[in-house]
Amino acid sequence: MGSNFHHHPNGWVGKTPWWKDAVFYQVYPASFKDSNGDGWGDIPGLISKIDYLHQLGVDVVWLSPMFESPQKDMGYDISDYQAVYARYGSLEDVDQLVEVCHSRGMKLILDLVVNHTSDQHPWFKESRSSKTNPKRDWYLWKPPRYDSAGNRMPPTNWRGYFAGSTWTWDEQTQEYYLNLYGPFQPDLNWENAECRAAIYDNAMRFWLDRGIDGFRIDTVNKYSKRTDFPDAPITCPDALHQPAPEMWCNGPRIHEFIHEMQTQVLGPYNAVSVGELSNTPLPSQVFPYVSAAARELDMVFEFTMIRLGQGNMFHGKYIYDPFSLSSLKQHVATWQTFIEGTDGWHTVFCENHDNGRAVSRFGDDSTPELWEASAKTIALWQATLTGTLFLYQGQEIGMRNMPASWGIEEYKDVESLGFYNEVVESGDRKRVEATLHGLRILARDHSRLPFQWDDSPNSGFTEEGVDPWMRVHDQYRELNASEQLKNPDSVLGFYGKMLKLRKEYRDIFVHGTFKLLAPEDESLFMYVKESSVQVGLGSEGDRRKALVVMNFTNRAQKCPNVGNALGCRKGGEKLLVSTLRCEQVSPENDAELRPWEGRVYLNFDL
Ligand code: TEU
Repeated sequence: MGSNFHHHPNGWVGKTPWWKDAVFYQVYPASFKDSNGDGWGDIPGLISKIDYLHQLGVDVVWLSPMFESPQKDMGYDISDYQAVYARYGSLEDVDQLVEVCHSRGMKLILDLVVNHTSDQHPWFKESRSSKTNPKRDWYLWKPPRYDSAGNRMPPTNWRGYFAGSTWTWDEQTQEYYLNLYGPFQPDLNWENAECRAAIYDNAMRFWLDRGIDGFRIDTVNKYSKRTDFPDAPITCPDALHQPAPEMWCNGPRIHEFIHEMQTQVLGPYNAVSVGELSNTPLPSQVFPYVSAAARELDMVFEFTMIRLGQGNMFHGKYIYDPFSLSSLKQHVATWQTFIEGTDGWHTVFCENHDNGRAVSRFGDDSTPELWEASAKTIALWQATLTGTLFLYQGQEIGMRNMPASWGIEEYKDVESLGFYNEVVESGDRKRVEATLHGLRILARDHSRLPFQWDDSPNSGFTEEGVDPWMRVHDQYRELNASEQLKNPDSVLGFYGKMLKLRKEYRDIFVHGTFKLLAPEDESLFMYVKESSVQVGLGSEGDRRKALVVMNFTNRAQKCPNVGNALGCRKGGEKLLVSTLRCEQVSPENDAELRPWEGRVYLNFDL
């Protein structure tokens, strides 16, 4: 069988599944495009911009939660899986979005948030109404403990993701309920088979029957908790609650649950699945989720690279922890190679709604020249990596973190404010300053600023005179999609070019093997990609190869010997693309890489 044939989780053998070559694009509904002037993005606004995405080269839209919700965690607290949050639109709008995507050969996936519901969900209202309610066991309830002085205590000492305990006291039934995230996000009890069946029906089949093509699955490895609920070791002696992700990540029944979801729901609909797999830094832990034979998930997001710079997630996530280029390269190498020679698959991403902007975190946005060069090099980096490529809204135009001059009042995120308020209450001024510094680089808020469409007031996100739910970046007049659409040499133009090259050379960029060069070099990021397809009948040597060489510094660097790296005779290599404007690259200057310049060479001596 040729290398294009893969055993697919749904039991069929055929050409490579469509979702390996597809380019996915995450839309954060609140911040993409407001069509009715209420300051919130909405689905009709997204529909009005589908051709912009199609023209860029986007194949699949991933729409972050647009379901009915009190919006305490921006829709990741769902109170009705089968209704649309009014500010975003209606069920009919989603139906139209499905139609608009499918009519262009594009697909739509939704965000599946089923580790927890909102505390306003009818299921939870029933569950909390009494200890004997039939849905009591659909959530995780525990009696209190008492300390030696008789003070009531939560069942365990676990600390949640948004600061504070993972347990909330319910006065009416005199018990605690578990919430890994906010108190407004009670965890569903996946040990209860009736509850799981309701999730599959109410939150999944309802949408699959309306024609969506799959799901991004929120907190996909957290459904199986340690059911003995032990205390976590004391690793933060000064804290009341302790980090305890091992109590709920990759738990005893997680693979059983995900396999059940695949075989009972996703498979029968041939629905694509991409799981959000955090707190799982070892390939040996990740691979079981993405092996096709395991029939669990098609692929996952793994977070060790994107978490670079963050402190301990449960104690000082926003105390900035500087990192080296070599550590970034090592993470990329680990996750580019762990599926090689296996039936697994992976994802490529460097931005999402939970992280700061890539050009501000991994590039250099300190001057317009360095901003443009590093945004393009990030595009070249992402477009040449193996796996399914995910872009996040605004990444394609180089959107940046909010200005450092903005105050804490511009930060709206429940996690940002959870950590900030916790340090303010501690009275530790130095830690408050350090947390503000970290938030300016890492906060989830930076990716949630309104999309910068043009240089009209509110950057074309919403009407003039309307207050958008989050402030528009000060720089929108010079950084916006409209400006860049007119300029093929813009960041946007370069993303379009790279997405085309990725598809043209998919055997190298999407499906090829990865070999990191000079891992310890703290200035250059270089790797060789080798085609998954053997050309001709020759030996190993007959495979197309690409050398990706990127200067990750703001100073000129010497370009390595390309022929050696590609193993081809002198002069045999071909420059495929550079982040510099075409006229700026010539044989004379190809020995020196400009600040933040990236290049791709091919071995064309086959
Ligand atoms: O995030 C879950 C998750 O993995 C967290 O660790 C995440 O990185 C977040 O920053 C908290 O640290 C998902 C969603 O992506 C996030 O937006 C939601 O807030 C969260 O689940 C709860 O649904």
